Amino acid sequence: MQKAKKGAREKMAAPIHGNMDRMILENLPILPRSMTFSKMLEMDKASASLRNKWPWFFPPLCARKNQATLSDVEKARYICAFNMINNDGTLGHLVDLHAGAYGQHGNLLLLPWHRMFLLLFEAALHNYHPDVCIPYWDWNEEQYFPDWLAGILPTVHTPTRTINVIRSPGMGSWLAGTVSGTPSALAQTNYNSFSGPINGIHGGVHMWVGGTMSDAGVSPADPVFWLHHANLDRLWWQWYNSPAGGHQNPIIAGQILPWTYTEPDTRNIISLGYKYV
Ligand SMILES: [Cu+2]
Repeated sequence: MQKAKKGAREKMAAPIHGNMDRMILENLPILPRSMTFSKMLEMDKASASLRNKWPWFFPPLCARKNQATLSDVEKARYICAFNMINNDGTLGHLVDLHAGAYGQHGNLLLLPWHRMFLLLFEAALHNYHPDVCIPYWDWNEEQYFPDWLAGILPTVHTPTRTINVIRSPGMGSWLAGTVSGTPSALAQTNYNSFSGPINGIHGGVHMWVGGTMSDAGVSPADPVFWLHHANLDRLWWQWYNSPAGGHQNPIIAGQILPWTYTEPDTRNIISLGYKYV
């Protein structure tokens, strides 16, 4: 009984994960990267049985944690990996990619597009530290700017520009008002009526942080961009799995540009290799 159950789970998980790894790498052609030996084996179909044989050898799901609960070491790792991918040019590429007009804001595409965008960023962080996962900033609970990032104001060189990150967070009461519609968004029973208010809250938090974050042409240069979007992504996953969300997906045809991903690729965060804890 125990044995059969275990076998079934592995059979389900392995191929999905393998395909997604391949897709992530295919969609990262411009970014410098390295690959761990376990990742290499994981991607090789002929080595699939090794995953079952030596599960301890393969990395577990990336656990994205609440930023307020991170240890000093975890905070330092995020900042360090962020600085490394800034120095190697990856972050600049991602900023320019985000500035491209892919219609990923103010509509149904917001959540799926940024889910994949965060995944590329996280994969880049893993080149420097395999234990770093994107923390999330739960602005319904922490209605102030995450203090450990307050002094982190990087200069980011994109292929075309130099960005000096600035910000000017507002009062807590302003942020509280901005995000107060979250419970009612989570209570919506179809994707469009969930996505609408979430788009508004998304933009409101960008404006509240201010400076670089208030301009979609440069916002991913601010390290808090990723924590903000991880929280939106987490709320989406929470809604999707709730009775109100009922596992509904947005209706988006074709490729999610500029990538080869399609909407079904964006549905399951476990298949994508991460979870929220
Ligand atoms: Cu964006």
